[in-house]
Amino acid sequence: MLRTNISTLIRSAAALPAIVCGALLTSPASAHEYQLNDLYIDHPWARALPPNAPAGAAYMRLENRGDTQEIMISAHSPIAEKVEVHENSHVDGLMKMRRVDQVRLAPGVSVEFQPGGYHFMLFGLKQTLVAGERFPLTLDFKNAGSIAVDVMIDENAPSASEHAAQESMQHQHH
Ligand SMILES: [Cu+2]
Repeated sequence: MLRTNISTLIRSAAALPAIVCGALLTSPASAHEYQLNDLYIDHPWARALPPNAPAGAAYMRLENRGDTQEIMISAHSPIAEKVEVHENSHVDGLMKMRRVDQVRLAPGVSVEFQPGGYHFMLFGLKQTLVAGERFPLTLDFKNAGSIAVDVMIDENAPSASEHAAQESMQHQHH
């Protein structure tokens, strides 16, 4: 009897990170999805950084569920001097990072901001990105206007790395 209880405990401890993230996404009290008209912004997060790090990066998923194109034109945050959208891409086998002026969201399209791809670059950080804390980030869209989201700071992002794993699996089918 005791043995059963212990193995159940170990199992639930191992499953905890996934459960915590799922609870955050589905529970109305702590929902971490934002909506602005037909735009949905899912699970904004940033990686925790040591004190005095000059720049950080934020990630999320943007989805346009409407039937007209939307364009994200800028982003800003009180914790950073400047926020830019960057895109990482492989060019001749090298990982390069370039600035993107606008992010186009065609109808029905979802754009994933994640390590190795699109990200919000936060320059001139005014505070340390501490795991477990949050900071505000405002996104400006051409038609829908602006929305402020809370970016969760985490050591790593279980949900985003799962998305990345799914993507790389899909890429192998091409
Ligand atoms: Cu960057």
